[in-house]
Amino acid sequence: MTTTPTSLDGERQGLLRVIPRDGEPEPDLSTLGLKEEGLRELYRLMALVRRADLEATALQRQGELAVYPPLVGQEAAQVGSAFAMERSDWLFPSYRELGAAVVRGVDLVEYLHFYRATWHGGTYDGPAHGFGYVTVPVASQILHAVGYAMGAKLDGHPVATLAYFGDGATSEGDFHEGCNFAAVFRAPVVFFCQNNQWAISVPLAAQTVAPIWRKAEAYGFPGVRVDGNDVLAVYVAVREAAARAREEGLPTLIEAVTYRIGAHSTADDASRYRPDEEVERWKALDPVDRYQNWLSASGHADDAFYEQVEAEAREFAAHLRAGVIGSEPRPVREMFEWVFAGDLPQHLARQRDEALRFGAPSEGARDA
Ligand SMILES: Cc1ncc(C[n+]2csc(CCOP(=O)(O)OP(=O)(O)O)c2C)c(N)n1
Ligand SMILES: [Mg+2]
Repeated sequence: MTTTPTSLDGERQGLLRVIPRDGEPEPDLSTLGLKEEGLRELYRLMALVRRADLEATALQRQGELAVYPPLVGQEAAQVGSAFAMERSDWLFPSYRELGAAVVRGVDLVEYLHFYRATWHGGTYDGPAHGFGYVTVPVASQILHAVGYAMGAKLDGHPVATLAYFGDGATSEGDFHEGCNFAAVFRAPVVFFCQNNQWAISVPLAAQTVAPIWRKAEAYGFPGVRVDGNDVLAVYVAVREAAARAREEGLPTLIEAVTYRIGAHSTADDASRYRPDEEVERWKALDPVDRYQNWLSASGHADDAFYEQVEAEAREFAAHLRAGVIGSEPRPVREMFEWVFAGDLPQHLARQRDEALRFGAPSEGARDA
């Protein structure tokens, strides 16, 4: 494991890296806490995520999704972090975490209901996967992660939560409030910032002067800066942070330095505000290629493995495509069914009856 000085923020601050560069020593697998199968599984997941993400973007272009925010370039940050958490932990995504959803076994057709504009948040079973719902209000999911962690602690459950958010989210009050509460109440939270350098058209330099990871100091817990395009480094940083959270009630702020290769969303034209050279520079640091190159060079995977993963990824994407195209809008009545365990309050029951009378053409109610 190497901590290399970097001048990305104008200071000589450490950036945690694990995948060795030419001539650097190989990492010790026992220190990483990964076996050979784990190394290959990380690649398999990143390859599935890459393919599914490209498929979702294509589906939007073909009119099957209303909008989609691509994650291309952020596969290592998302897969490494989600893979490092225990199955009993909870992850709270924003809107760009399709990659983390794949790791948690969330069905992507159910996930993409949100982007097909047929269900708010997605139709998957959050508790079954320990995965919160797609959340667009920037930074709001940080509060959900902190609240859940505080509740779990009060209940005596030894779980940690991880909040996904972007560089732009660190300018929100919700971020500050979440960090402060977590510190004061010793909530077992990992604050995982994917610093992809842009918040729509706002570059990092216009977002914050202080490096993101250093903001942790103000709240009184550790801050870590990690190469977000190095899946092993992300895995190590998150695993350590989650253990600290569970065992000591100590939150950690992780800044994963990465890049948004695509546009903010399919509704955005990034070429209007972002130089092509910058994008090209980061494409050369592609996290999937970089990991594959190392896996091959170090003898952890061979061509037969990559062919098998490629075939699986093709099938994964085809299943996703067929499922999305074949998915219908959800019945309007469900809007009223998934919040209350018991009877609906009267005013909501009235609204449901009205909605079914007037607003549910798919249920044949419009002409009633
Ligand atoms: C509270 C709030 N304000 C503004 C927006 C509009 N908006 C959507 S995404 C975004 C940028 C967020 O950037 P960042 O946190 O860096 O995440 P990224 O999109 O890069 O993953 C903004 C301003 C919103 N969704 N919610
Ligand atoms: Mg961003």
